[in-house]
Amino acid sequence: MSKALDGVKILDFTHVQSGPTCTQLLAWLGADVIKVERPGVGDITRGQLQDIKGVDSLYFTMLNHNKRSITIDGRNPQGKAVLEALVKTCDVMVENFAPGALDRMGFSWERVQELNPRMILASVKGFGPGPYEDCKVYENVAQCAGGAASTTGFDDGPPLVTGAQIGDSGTGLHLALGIVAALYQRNATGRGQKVLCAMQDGVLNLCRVKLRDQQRLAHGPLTEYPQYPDGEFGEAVPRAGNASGGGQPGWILKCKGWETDPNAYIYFIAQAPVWEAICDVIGKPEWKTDPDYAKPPARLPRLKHIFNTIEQWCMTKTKFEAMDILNKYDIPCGPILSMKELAEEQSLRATGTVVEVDHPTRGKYLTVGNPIKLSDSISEVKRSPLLGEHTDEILRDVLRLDEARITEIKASGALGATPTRAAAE
Ligand code: CAO
Repeated sequence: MSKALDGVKILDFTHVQSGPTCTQLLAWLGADVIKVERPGVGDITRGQLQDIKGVDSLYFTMLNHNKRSITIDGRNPQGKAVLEALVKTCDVMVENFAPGALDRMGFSWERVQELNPRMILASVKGFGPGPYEDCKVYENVAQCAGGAASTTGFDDGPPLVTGAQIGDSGTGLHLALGIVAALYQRNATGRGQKVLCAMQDGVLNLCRVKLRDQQRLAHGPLTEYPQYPDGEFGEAVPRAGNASGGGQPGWILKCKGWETDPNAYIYFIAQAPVWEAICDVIGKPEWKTDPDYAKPPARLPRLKHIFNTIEQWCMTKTKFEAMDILNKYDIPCGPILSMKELAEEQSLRATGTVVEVDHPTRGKYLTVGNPIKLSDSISEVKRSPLLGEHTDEILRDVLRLDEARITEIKASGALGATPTRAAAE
């Protein structure tokens, strides 16, 4: 079966998380992703958070499926020549080096265009042009600088980062969309272009509703926030705890077993159209006609009491029992699922969202497959490459170099001269 991005060749200079998530998605969509790594060392994540000594970490394997790995020392003249040949033959170059590193490697945008005017050069940086453009950035820095941390957590606590990697994986997603759009535009113009996604911008885009609320603040308190009606609103959007970001009030409520199970909770949305059903289910039929509860505006100043009352009902059911009952009445709700529960969830296995992969040195492990499902471009999850596993294959089949030339490049040390990680340690 064909794939959406069949024929697209990607020169992948990415490392750590943000860039690799982007190129992994493109690989799942069918692109041939050639990951360039430093000889002996490779992507730093191969050795980070290692659970099995000497084996590529899950950090690496779960971000680099379906790619090929070639080791090249970009500082070696022969290595540079190989990189230039790859630039000439690929469609897209993706990188997430610290600002300036690609230029220092000799691949300024001008040089890339000289080598290949059809090249799309896609970059993740921490910040766009501005006061912080030269800064190195990791996930949590982006969450803090993009507005997520200041709006996450409880009002009486410090700013909080979230476990969802909205800075890294979120920006990788944005970048993948930019690349696909640039490829589409190139069909009409014949020209490549630069695609830039700053992590701060990506996080802010995902925090769009909070900038909405910042502007609503000028017109009075945010009545769906837990600070209303008793708390104070300052000049900036406060942390809203578990309140819903939309027009329907919601909160996380305890379910049966919460005393011992940290995930025995349910997210409950008191959606207006099903208010009467909620009242019946929780045993408060009188709220259907009581003027203090019957209409949404009357409920807003009483949300804490309402959710406390609903919680009393939820605490008599497990989160799954509550789900079954509430769904019968179309009451929007969701169980708080642990990673253990998600890993074991058979429906996610059936759709390929959770996949078991076999790896030659690690054995079997679980990963998250492609969350984007195309009906005519089915993703197969293939294990991540070992360091430099495809070096010879790429020189031979992609660059069409003959054995004499390959031997010459190898002799120069371009494919393996730098110290190994073990030696470096
Ligand atoms: N051959 C030779 N040199 C190579 C090479 C190769 N194949 N691959 C990388 N290098 C060199 C680069 O040229 C660079 O050298 P110089 O800085 O001396 O020019 C160096 O290796 C490493 O680049 P780096 O500065 O990007 O790496 P770092 O570990 O110091 O920083 C990070 C990591 C993530 C903070 C930084 O890359 C960054 O800010 N990236 C942009 C934002 C981003 O993507 N952050 C998310 C990371 S995931 O949490």
